[in-house]
This record gives sequence, C-alpha cells and structure tokens, in this order.
Amino acid sequence: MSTIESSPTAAGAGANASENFKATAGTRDVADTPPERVAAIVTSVLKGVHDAIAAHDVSYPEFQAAKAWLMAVGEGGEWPLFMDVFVEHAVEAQVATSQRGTKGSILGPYYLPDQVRLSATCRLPRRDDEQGLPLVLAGQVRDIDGTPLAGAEVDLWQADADGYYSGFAPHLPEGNLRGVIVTDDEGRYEIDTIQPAPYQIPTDGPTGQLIEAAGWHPWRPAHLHIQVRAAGHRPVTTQLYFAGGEWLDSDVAEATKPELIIDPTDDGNGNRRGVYDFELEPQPGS
Ligand code: MBD
Ligand code: FE
Repeated sequence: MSTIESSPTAAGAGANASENFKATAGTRDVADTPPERVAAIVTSVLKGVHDAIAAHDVSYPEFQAAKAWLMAVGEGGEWPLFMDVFVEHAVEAQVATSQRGTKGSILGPYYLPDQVRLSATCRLPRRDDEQGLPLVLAGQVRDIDGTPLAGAEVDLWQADADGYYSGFAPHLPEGNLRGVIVTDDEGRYEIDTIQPAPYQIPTDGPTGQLIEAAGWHPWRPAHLHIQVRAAGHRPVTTQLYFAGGEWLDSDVAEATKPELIIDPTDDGNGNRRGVYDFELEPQPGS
C-alpha cells in the first residue's frame, strides 16, 4: 500500500461535497415533516445546545468562535462531510432498527449515481498504474429467505490506495474505482479491485480544524462502500471493513459494525480474496 506522504488538503480530498449533494437532490426521497414534528425535533436540538452552554459556562468569545466556524463549514462546502462523519451514524442506527438482512452503514459524502454497469465477474475501472494490494471481493446476493437474487446491483465505490475518491479529487480519472456490478443467474458476483487506504479527513478545512481543536484523530478505517439493490427488495447501503485494519475501533465516523468486517484470504501469490454475501429483505408493502 502506498502511504499518504502529506495530509490531504480539503480541496484536494474533495471535502467540498456540497455541489454533488445539491446535484443529486432528485435521487433522494423528500422529507414531509409536519410543523409539530419540526418544532419537536428542533426544540430538542436547541435544548441540547442551551444545556451545553450552561453545563460548560460557555463564554461570548466561544459563542462567536462557534459562529465563525459554522460560517466556515458552509463557505468551504463541508456540511456534507461534517454531517456524514458526525451525525449520519445515528440516523443509520435508527433506520437499522426496522431493517432485516445485511447490516447497513452510512452512505457518506462520496456516493455518485449512474456509474458504469459491469457484468458479474469484472474488474473495477482503475488506472493502468493503480497502486495498492490486489483484492477480489466475491459473494452472493440473496433474499433473507435464502433465494438467490439474479440481476441485483452491487454498486461499489471506494478510495484508492492513498485514500482519495474519484469525482472528489482533481487528479483522479472520472469513475475510477466505481461501478455497478450486476449479479449472475445465481446471484453471484466477483470483483477484481485493490485494497483502499484508511481515509483521513483533511486537516486544513473547518471539519479538520475542529477535530484538531478537540484533540481527536481524523481517521476512518479502510472501507469499501456498497449499495445493493434488487427489484422488489429494500436496498441496503453499507460498508465493508478489513480485519486487523487500523482505526477499526475508533472510526471518527462511528460507522463500523462487527458484522461488516471481512478477513480476505491470501494464497501467497498476490491473490487476496474476501467473501461477502448480502441478504435483502422484501420491500415493505410488496
Ligand atoms: C468517507 O470516506 C466516508 O466514508 C465518510 C462517511 C465520511 C468521510 C469520508
Ligand atoms: Fe468512505
């Protein structure tokens, strides 16, 4: 694995994911929250803020610093990054209480829809000189009753061996290490890719500055992002992690789950193979 020689810059690492978030608004369900519910939620959030101010005897300079920081997050386009790192895991955990089958994890800020469709056995698009340990990810997509799901979509996106995502890093070709793999007649897939590096939140933007100011670390463990979709089934958005990897127990985004850790086998000839089967529940109401 190549190493990150210097910390990624906020611009270089695509910390500004705001444009993509706005551009993909049409792909998401719309919230239809009645006024009483808006009031109840926002009252709770504000009460948390007010309570923290009292509990910690917050000063005027601290209040104004918070305001300046909030402005910088917006101006730097880092709200998608901040929300997905520090808040999304709680939403995912809530949704997970009603989801059966494969455990979900957070979507994060770097999903791009409409990537190249690939047949069940494939190589993920990569540069000719793509660095990183080779990795084959293989498995089967099934219904929770065990029925194989042919023609299911395994939508995979991942960082490269330096921790950068295509579409959010100017030096990477469009579509690099992204693809939608369609399962075969037995619901199987087999993807030839490389092992991603851990992801470091850029230290020079407002999110990174907050992490530094709080004395936290800016790392996520190495992970593959996967969304699995099949007709008549509830899609699952998840991530796979690597056994023994750094930061597994202290993910800044709190998005790891023990069920999502794979332990690829290595035959000593550079062939590493990780296996993961996905199980989708029928679409509620279908
Ligand atoms: C990532 O790669 C990621 O997965 C999340 C959730 C947040 C920031 C970067
Ligand atoms: Fe990620």
